[in-house]
Amino acid sequence: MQITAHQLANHNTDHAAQHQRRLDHARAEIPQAEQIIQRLQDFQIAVPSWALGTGGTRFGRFSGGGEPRNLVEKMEDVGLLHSLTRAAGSISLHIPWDIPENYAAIRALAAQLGLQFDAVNSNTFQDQPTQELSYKFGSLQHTERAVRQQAIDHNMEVIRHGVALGSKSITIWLSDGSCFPGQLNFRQAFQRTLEGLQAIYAALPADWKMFVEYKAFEPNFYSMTVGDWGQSLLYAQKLGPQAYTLVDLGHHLPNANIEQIVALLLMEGKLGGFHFNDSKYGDDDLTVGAINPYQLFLIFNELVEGMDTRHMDHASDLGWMIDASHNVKDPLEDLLQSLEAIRLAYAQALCVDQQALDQARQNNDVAQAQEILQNAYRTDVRPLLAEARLRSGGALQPGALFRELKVREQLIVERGAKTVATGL
Ligand code: PSV
Ligand code: MN
Repeated sequence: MQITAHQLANHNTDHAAQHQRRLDHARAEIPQAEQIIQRLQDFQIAVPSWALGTGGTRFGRFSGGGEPRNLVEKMEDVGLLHSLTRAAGSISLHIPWDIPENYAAIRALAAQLGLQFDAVNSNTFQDQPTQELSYKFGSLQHTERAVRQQAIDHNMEVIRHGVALGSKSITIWLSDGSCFPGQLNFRQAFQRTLEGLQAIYAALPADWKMFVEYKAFEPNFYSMTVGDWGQSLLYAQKLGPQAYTLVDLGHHLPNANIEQIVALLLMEGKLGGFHFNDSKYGDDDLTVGAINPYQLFLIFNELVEGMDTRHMDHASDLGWMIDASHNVKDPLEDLLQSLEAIRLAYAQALCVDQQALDQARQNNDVAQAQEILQNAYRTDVRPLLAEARLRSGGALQPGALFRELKVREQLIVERGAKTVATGL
């Protein structure tokens, strides 16, 4: 299914008057409105190929119907998100869940849908049916050289797929670690993992980045070999200039100050990118902004200030990716909500008067510093997001149009009610 220009134009005409009223009001309130709209038009977020189907928990999986059955259909789903929002211009593939069989055809489809290929992701956290050796006790950290080599070879294969599609980065998340005290020698596990990462790093094309993703716990519950930003940063520093830390918002221990982590990684030039999601308890993989939108805003505030200090390009110098799982909502609606939440936080952060904040800090005026941040957070930037979409050819109200056009119902007709997408 595709959304036509005619359908978009009809929808936008229906909502034009209301939008104009809201936009006029926002423009009157926000001095930098025009600049924010332009930045929003440039700001694209990658959708993970593994989040287009209904996710499961270890207790079960409840398919929602019309799920994409293969990579082509997953790309078509991202194409739908992109035509509604003009903000989801890339897809991040997980190998071997989404092995591209015909590169030319996949590249042609991406071009037709206006999509690029973001980071490719390796998977050494599951055993595949055709796989020789098991990752039960880890992959790059494994005590046996042959298992480590298998994991290295897999990552190299992932890079080859990425090169063929035009990706420029690989994200490596290792589930390696231990479940019980005594199981692992931490130093040796670190060293073996480092050696493996070095072998993969050596195979990186010169214009590629390697993102080392950390996670505090799960599936290992005593130690994780890349368990926090300190460990990830250690690996990235030892690997070299093409290696960076990737921050998945759900991968911290409760109440971690993620915005401070982000600020310091940026300062060191070692922040690579994000996996956006939200959580209340752990790695819940909930819709971005569903639980703690203020934290997301504070993260973006550090990002905007930190990137500007380093003269970085907001749109292209970091990897912006969603990593979520949709157990009860329609995955496409959930992703529309996530895209909106990320862009809201970004636009609100662009509203922060950084000079005034700097002055307040200089004067130790704590109340004023808080006021400046909260004023920006409480600014209604939704009309600016809508205007950015309108100018880029998207829908004024993507979620409403998704329902008006009965997209899910049509996908069920096309694909069937019992399809199951690859992924977790
Ligand atoms: C691990 O929890 C993770 O965040 C990694 O990014 C994986 O690639 C992804 O989730 C798998 O769903
Ligand atoms: Mn992740």
